[in-house]
Amino acid sequence: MTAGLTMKPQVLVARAVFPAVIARLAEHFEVEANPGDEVWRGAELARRLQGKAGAFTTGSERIDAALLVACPELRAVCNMAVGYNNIDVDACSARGVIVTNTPDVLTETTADFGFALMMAAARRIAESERFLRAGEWKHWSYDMLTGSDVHGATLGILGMGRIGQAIARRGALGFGMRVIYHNRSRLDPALEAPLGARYVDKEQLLREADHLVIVVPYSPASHHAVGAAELALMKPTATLTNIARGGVVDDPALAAALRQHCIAAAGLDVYEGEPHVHPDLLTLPNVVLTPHIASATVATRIAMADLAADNLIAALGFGPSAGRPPTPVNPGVLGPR
Ligand code: 8YV
Repeated sequence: MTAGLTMKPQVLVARAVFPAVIARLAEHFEVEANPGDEVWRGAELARRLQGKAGAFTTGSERIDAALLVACPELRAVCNMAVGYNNIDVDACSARGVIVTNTPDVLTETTADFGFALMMAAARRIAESERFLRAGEWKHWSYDMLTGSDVHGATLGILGMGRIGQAIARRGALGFGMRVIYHNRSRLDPALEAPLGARYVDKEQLLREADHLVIVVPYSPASHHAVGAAELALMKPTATLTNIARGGVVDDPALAAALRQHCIAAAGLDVYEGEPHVHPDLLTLPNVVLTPHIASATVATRIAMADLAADNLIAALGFGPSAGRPPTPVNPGVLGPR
C-alpha cells in the first residue's frame, strides 16, 4: 500500500480548543473540529461521531450507552476535565471504549480558585464591589460589610482528593487554619500530619466548619450531599463554597438557608443544570456566583488540552506511549501491560 492511500483514523474534537492542539491531532488523525464552539448533544453528537474512532470531549458532552450503541466505531473518549460524570464509564468499559481525564494538571489552579471563592464569600468581596459601584459608599461605619475571618478559622473540606488536599495546604500553611475533613476513606496519616488535618464524620464536619469547601466528585452517591438537613447543622456564621459539581449541593435549599441566615454566605462555581442558575440564588446578596471557571487560567487550560490530546493520540495507537494513554479512567480496557 502506498503512503498516500493510508487512511488516518477520524476523530471528533467536540468543542473549540487551542489551534495548536488541533494541529497536533491532525498529524495523526482526520480531525473534525468545532470552530463555532456549538454544544453538540444527543442525536447531533451521535451524527458527528459516525465513523470516528476517538472523541475529544469536555464536560458539556454526554457520552452514554445509547450514544455508544449509535457510534460503534468509537474506541476512545478523552475528556478535557478531571471530572467525568458526563461519561457513563461502565457502558464504555462494557464496549471496550477507553475513557481518559486530565487529573493533576489543574489541581493547584483549581485550589487557588476555591480558596479565592471562599475568601470572597467570607469577606463579602463581590457584595462590597456592587455596593461601591452602586454609589452606596457614603461614609465609614463600624459594621459596614463586616464578614468573618479566614485566618485561624476551621476549614472543613468535603472530599479530600488532590484538590481538597491542595486547599487544605493553603489553609493550614498559609492561613493558620485548623483543618478537618470528611472523605469516603481516611487519608494516610503521613498525608494528614503536615497539614494537621483531622478526619471527622460528616455531621461533625458540618457542625464545626467555619468555612466548608466542597470538592467531592459527583456521583449518584454524592447527589445533594449537602441539602436542607445538612445546612441546618452548620453555624450561622459559616460559609459554604462549592467548586465540585452542580448537584452535590441542593441549590434551592442553599438559597433558602442563605435567605434565612441559617449560614452567612456562600461561593459557588458550579450549579445543578448549569449554565442555568437557580433564580433564587441570583437574587441573594450573600452568595458569590462564578461561571464554572475554577480551572480557567491560560496555562492550565493549555495543560488540560495537551493532556487530553496526549491521551487521544496514545489511546488510538500513536506517539511515544502508543496504546498506553497517560491518564486512563478505566485502564482495565487496555489489557495487561
Ligand atoms: C472544566 C472541570 O473546565 O476539570 C473539571 O472537572 O470541572 C473544569 O476544569 C470543565 O469540566 C470543562 O470540561
